[in-house]
Amino acid sequence: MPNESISILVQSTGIDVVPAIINELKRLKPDWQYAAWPAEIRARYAIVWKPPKALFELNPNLKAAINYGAGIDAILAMDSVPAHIPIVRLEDAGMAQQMAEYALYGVIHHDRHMQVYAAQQRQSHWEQHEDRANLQRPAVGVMGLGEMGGHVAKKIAAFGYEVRGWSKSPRSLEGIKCFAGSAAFSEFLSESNVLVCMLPLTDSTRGIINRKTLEALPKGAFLINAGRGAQVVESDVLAALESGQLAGALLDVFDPEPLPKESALWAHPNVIVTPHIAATTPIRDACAQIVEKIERMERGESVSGIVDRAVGY
Ligand code: NDP
Ligand code: OXD
Repeated sequence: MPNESISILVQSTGIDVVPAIINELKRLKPDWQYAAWPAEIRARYAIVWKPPKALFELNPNLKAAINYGAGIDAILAMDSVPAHIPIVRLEDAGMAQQMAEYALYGVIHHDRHMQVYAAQQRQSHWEQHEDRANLQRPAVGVMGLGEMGGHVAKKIAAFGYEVRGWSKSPRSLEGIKCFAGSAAFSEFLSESNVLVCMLPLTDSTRGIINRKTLEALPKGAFLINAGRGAQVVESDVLAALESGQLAGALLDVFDPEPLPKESALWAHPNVIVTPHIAATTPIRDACAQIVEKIERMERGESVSGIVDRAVGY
């Protein structure tokens, strides 16, 4: 493998990770050449997060644009990567475990009435809400059964919850009741006391968490969204919280981000807002995966994670 000819351009919009990525890549592959965008090198690969068109105008011969994250909605929306350059995304790369922790936190928060007890504490009020006669754990419905959702579903099931999963094409996951396609959506929702969204943002998932979806859940359900903000119709979620159809929500992603100061979600007593941290990209795992993918491409082997732009995820 002609290592000395491998030059890598690293770019990121919004998060300042470029020096750390380059340091880690240098540690793994000291013979490769690296530059931080903007730079006048002609690179063989680019590692990017929301890259500008100019990067590809200066580097029309890239062998691949490697998306420094799992979600590819932003890079597709920017429409900056020419069709002849493949986009390769990160798969899990240390994020799925974080997602499972995040979702499990939300499930337990709801199941163990933590929201109620937090409100009581603010009033110095002592009251138990555990139903000793009829202890019943909520069933958890996970939307999206890919790298993130599949892992999340398995981890929540391993914790003893009944888990249902929903995906586009039929999936089979041990211990998970799986549903597929829009025809099975309302059946999937009908017994999901906690709804966890791990979907990618596409034309078919934009606005999917809307009034109709929320009404199909059992009364008093809890929503966890770590997919993308544009999947949620914020006013419908607020209305469902108001009516009691939703007991609460744990929300990590918003449209736009940062969540505007005036959003009613910030101050809602039954909503937990986190700033898109459900799963952050761990530099070591991500760089190890990137090196592996580049080495495979250099050997002319197939790599997983190549984005099908027509499908949109
Ligand atoms: P994958 O592509 O591995 O999985 C996507 C899953 O969603 C698949 O199971 C797919 O179905 C399903 N799906 C897609 N479209 C539909 C649809 N229309 N109806 C039903 N199911 C659908 O993606 P990942 O698991 O790696 O990532 C998922 C998303 O998580 C990312 O796109 C990103 O938005 C978000 N994310 C958020 C982070 C955060 O910190 N908040 C961090 C990382 C990711 P099928 O199996 O049939 O293909
Ligand atoms: C991602 C994210 O898609 O951080 O990786 O949301």
